[in-house]
Amino acid sequence: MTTTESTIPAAETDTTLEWHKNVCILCSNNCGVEVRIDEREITRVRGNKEHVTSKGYTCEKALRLNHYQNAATRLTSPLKRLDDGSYIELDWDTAISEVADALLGVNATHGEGKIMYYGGGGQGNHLVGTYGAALRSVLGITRKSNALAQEKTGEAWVEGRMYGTHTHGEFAEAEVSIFLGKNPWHSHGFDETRRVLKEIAKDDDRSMVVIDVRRTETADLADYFLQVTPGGDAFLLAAILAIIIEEDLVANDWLAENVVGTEAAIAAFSDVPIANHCEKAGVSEDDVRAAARRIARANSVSVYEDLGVEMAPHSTLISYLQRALSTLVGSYGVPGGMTAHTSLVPLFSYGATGREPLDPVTGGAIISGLVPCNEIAEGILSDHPDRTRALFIESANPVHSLAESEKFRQAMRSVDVSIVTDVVMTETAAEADYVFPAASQYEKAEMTFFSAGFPTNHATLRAPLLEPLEGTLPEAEIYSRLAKAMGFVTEEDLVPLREAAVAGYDEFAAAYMNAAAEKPALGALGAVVLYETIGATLPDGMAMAAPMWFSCQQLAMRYPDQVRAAGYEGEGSALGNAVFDALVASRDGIAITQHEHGDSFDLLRTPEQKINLDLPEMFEELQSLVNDDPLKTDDEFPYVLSAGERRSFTANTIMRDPSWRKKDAEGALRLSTDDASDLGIATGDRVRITTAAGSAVAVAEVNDTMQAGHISLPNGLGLGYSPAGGEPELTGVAPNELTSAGWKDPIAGTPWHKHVPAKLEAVS
Ligand SMILES: Nc1nc2c(c(=O)[nH]1)N[C@H]1C(S)=C(S)[C@@H](COP(=O)(O)OP(=O)(O)OC[C@H]3O[C@@H](n4cnc5c(=O)[nH]c(N)nc54)[C@H](O)[C@@H]3O)O[C@H]1N2
Ligand SMILES: Nc1nc2c(c(=O)[nH]1)N[C@H]1C(S)=C(S)[C@@H](COP(=O)(O)OP(=O)(O)OC[C@H]3O[C@@H](n4cnc5c(=O)[nH]c(N)nc54)[C@H](O)[C@@H]3O)O[C@H]1N2
Ligand code: SF4
Ligand SMILES: [Mo]
Repeated sequence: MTTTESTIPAAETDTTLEWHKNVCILCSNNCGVEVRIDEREITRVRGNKEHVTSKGYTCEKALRLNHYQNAATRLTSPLKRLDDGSYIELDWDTAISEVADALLGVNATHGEGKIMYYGGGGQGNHLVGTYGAALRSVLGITRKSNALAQEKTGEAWVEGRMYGTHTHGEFAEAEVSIFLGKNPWHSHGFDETRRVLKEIAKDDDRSMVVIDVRRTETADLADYFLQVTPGGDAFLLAAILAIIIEEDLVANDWLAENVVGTEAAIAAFSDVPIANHCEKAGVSEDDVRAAARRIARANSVSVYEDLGVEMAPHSTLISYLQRALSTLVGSYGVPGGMTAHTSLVPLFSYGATGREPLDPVTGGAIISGLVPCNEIAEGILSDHPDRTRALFIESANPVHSLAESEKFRQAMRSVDVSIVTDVVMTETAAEADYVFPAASQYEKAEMTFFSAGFPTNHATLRAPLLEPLEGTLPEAEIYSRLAKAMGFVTEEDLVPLREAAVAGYDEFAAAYMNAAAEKPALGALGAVVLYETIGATLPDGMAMAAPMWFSCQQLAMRYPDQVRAAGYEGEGSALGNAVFDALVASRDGIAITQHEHGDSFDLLRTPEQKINLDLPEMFEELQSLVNDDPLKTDDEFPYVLSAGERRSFTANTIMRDPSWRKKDAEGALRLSTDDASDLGIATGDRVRITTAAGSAVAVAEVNDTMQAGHISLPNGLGLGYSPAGGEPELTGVAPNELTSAGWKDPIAGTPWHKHVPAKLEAVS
């Protein structure tokens, strides 16, 4: 019997009962989800059991994704700022042509290299960054930055020197997992995080070491919880290293074969005054020795450092010391240990040599090609002739997320022109000369390049769930229109390339090579040309994914054996095409490479393909600890404020609607029981918090997980939101109204947001 429409029961035609696959975009885990949609509302969300990495896992936040998709402040028209600070709507053609002229004008007036590109993707959208790269390359934009330059550049500087590449732990397998200034229970960071943490806690043969200033939810599951004094991590790690040398727990034979610079490192660590450093770190020497022995005894050790140390004093040194630790105990390239991994597209470069170029305006080291975030505003506000004259900001909210918000606001007002692309009106968009409204991440194809899986690495390309909201465009289309308006590409250039793409990938590759040889801008435009050509051959809504064809080719060229081991067939370009076709077809994610642990050393990019422990700058800083104190407080500002803690309902600034939070509505200031009683404060009271940079009033939460002298505010609060239009209302404290741009690591320039000296007063 042929089924006609009328014979299908009503329930089956009800689109609200269909589940659509995508991922959660609230943190880098990008757990696979299935959603139901009614009209344009995401009405239900559940974990996707078929998803390659998350296997059905989600946390509580994914359920509330509709607050992102349907934020009341979604942008629906390009905007232009008038002199009085108000905005008018522009049609797309006018907006594109004015911005194209403005950018070309900056190059013409000041010479190339004075435009800065900031951002390029958040927790869920990295395809947009491939298009940003196209714009940079045709406009000669060399100055760029993004959030990585306020957290991961110190780590990259160390990893570049030690491994020449990025490394990651295997926490699901590790005998000992170390979480250093990292609270994975809330911040996640590896697949099925809470499941893995609970498994480790249950398993008598495996151990968890947590080094944190607060007794976190993760610390509650730990076998060894070292509650360090704020800023004490360098002292603590130095002591652990000295202990494993003193007690002869070092993996000597393995080191001789796999590591260079061991002698210099051992000499430096042997000098560390163990008892003195344990005392400064605030942890008993017995506890430190017990943890050191457990780590050294393990067959595999994986370490995850995060913001608790990356945004605190001695951050770059700590990045080195914790890697020296996993190296000295021989835990690289073994199952459950640290290892390098493949990337479909590297997040950024790990080629640091210690001789990084210096920013001509501020003098800060440009690590991995990124201007240190803390120095961007300073450079713009200087009178240096080479200062940045224009800002192109995409998928980032630096006025809110970078140190000293007021300074960044002033910087945006002082450049010749600033452009922001976002889905909502943000603190940053509210300072821009032009605002482009982007289609949301559920209205276009998107993916991320966070994946660091080993031995198997994965990638998930998402298909749109909805048509772009009226008035918005996917970034690929915005860039394509800009490139055309600036005259870098014409329809005539594209027609033959589109025809070649229809004929096949190889035909396209040959035609594109020839076209780029004749007109180099076409080569420079990379992603835009692929979007316009290969993009047109992809299934509906997937055109924005076209640049991944090139990335899949590169992956197959670099790792042909590992790509084949992951299940793809073919040689040369056919192999890359096979990965790309699989990526486009799958909503559950795919394996892209399959390694063996023996490959870990082949993935190193150091000259001898060995790990390098000899970083003289680090030995110098290590020695200087003897004359240093962990706490950077003084009589005026006696507390250490962690400005920006991850909690159960924080997600950077992705969620603006305060009603998405099921608890901690205002983002409380947490303080210890002792400090609360000294100040006469109870939970729910108002407290004034003051730092060198500013002052704010927050609601207090007396919390027995906090140590005396340490206070914390959540990240991502203090956002403006106006459900009914009108002036946006603020909820909670914006942490960077309290931070200073000059408070930063001397090597990487990364901020010390977790260690802001502060004072507290009860508000009556
Ligand atoms: N829920 C949620 N998850 C997120 C995010 C989010 O906004 N919300 N953001 C994502 C992003 S972008 C990132 S980078 C990660 C960050 O993830 P994490 O780094 O884990 O997050 P934080 O809470 O900022 O800091 C971690 C810990 O550092 C501790 N800490 C503070 N000072 C010190 C110190 O001096 N020494 C030590 N050892 N510890 C200290 C804090 O007590 C805290 O437990 O989270 C990601 N995941
Ligand atoms: N004091 C303090 N400051 C901090 C931190 C801290 O712990 N303390 N944490 C820092 C860290 S680790 C990070 S990673 C940064 C994060 O800060 P940012 O790098 O500024 O990123 P997000 O807050 O994630 O903002 C992402 C922006 O992208 C927009 N967006 C979402 N989807 C799309 C899309 O499809 N297209 C476009 N064009 N835009 C989109 C969102 O609306 C939002 O405005 O904050 C940092 N700032
Ligand atoms: S916020 Fe939760 S559900 Fe979303 S990606 Fe992160 S861990 Fe997964
Ligand atoms: Mo981050």
